[in-house]
Amino acid sequence: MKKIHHPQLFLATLTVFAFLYVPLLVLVLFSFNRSRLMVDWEGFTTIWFRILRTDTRMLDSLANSLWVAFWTTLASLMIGIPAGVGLSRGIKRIGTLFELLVLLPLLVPEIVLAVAFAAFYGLARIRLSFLTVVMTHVAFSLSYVILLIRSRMARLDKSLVEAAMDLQASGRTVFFRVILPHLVPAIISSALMVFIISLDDYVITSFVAGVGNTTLPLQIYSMVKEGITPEINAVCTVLLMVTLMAVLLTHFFQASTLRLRKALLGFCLILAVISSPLWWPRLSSGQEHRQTLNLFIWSAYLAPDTLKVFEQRFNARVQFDLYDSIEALLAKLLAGNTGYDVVVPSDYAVHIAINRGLLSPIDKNKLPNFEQNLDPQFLNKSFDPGNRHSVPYIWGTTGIGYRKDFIQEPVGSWRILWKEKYKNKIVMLDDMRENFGVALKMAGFSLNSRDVSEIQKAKKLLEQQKPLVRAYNSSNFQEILASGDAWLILGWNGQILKMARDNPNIGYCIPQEGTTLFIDNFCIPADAPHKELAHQFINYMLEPDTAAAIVNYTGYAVANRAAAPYIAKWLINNRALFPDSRDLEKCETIEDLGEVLLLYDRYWTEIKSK
Ligand code: N2P
Repeated sequence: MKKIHHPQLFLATLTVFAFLYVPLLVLVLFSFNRSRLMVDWEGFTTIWFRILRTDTRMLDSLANSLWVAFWTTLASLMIGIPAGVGLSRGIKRIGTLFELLVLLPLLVPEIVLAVAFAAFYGLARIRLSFLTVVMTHVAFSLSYVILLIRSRMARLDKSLVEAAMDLQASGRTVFFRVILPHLVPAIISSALMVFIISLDDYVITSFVAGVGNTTLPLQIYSMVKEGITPEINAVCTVLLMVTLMAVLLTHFFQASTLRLRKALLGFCLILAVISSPLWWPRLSSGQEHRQTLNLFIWSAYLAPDTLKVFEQRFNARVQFDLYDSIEALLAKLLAGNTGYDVVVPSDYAVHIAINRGLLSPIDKNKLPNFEQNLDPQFLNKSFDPGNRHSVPYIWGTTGIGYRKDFIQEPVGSWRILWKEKYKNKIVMLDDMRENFGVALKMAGFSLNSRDVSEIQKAKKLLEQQKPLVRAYNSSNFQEILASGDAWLILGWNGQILKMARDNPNIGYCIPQEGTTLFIDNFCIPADAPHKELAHQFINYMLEPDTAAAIVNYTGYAVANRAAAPYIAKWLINNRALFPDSRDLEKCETIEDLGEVLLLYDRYWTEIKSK
């Protein structure tokens, strides 16, 4: 045959491959970059992989992911193989219906499945756990197994089965000696596929994972919220290698004429080798005897050593998950059965949670630091009179973070967030009450307005503003500001202050019309499994040096007066962190508005969906 030489075709192919693989190459490359930032190359290092090896959270989540993927694969094969074989010899008339039913889970949007499963477990009162993750993964993986097995069955030479039966083989023997060996390639491919799909799933897992079942994708995502670091690249590189190895090995197994047993053995072996560094130090260290504290907390609310020190001092383990919105916290709390021991709701959310009976009373006798260290001005607030269910932790304000190098006019009023010329340079919190708060304050009303016409006015304002808004973001708004992608952001003071420390072009302002003052509190859910340890943890968090270290690192203020002497000077004298009385006079705390919230909710949905 004559060879065709087409430089254009060659170029097209090259482009396709570049498109597919250059991003991956960049990722791998930057996992060896000495610089913390993704933007420049500062030389080769393997430090991020070494950090990874000691990062217990990352290793724990990797172990979780591998176990989930392992059991999912095993269960999917056990159910999927017979189902695939059965369906391939299916009853003709209802065959198409079954076919559709098998296909459907592949076509239904992932988010729909996620919500459906979460709702199902909620209704059936099944506690979210490792098991629910595996069950759900099996549910959406089965289709792949069945489809692959079925199409392989279609290529089975029927005369082989007939011959075996002629030779008096029983049904069992036919299955194990004729059908199963024929299926080996399909079994291996589907095992691999299910393994990888399960390993990589984020959306569904985030809905059905219980506390302590953080898988690697969930872990990576929560780390990304605090900025992409080379450590994340390093873990992605490892994941990439694992995937690659698995693919190569499958090819290898399929090419040789290995039998099912050998293939499965090989599969287990790979898994054992990959995961050995994970379980083997764990088995010897005896960590499993330690009690675990399950913590659900706002992102950016802890210093790097906060939990490590607690773990050492109290011989406990802390498992924690992060959230960026009250809604995320309330959704978990309201569903119940969360398994968390300590949560950190804001003022009005404490009130909501108390009213629904979701919180356990706080035993002050177990918190000697409560009386001793806390600042009385944050105690006995209307959301929890007498602090029967809550202990104040961090407080702060919501305000405008801005770039002094891009904004030439004075920043003093909320109105600046409505200026046409800053279109696409404005980022707002992804938070209903904070957005309505801004609009209500700007219009001269209380941010706790229950007046329908006032709320409607605020809604109008937010609708007018929306075309100017680049994004609604509650997790890393400070980075968007630092990168210059936004010049004006509605944000919480601590995260902005922390950025301002390294970037003198970042400013923070409490607008003259007034703003939100928030108090976020430690609470113990009514069904917390480790209440004793929860009290110990809260008391530890109230210690002056623990609290001060948190302030110095996060940029947020604590409701702890005993911590004051240990707080860094640049923070103590910072008005953005400790507003003066004139600023504070203009502030309001968000309240639980009961029924009226439904109206806010409806309007917010309308605003966001337009
Ligand atoms: C920290 C968010 C501050 C919460 N990421 C405001 N209540």
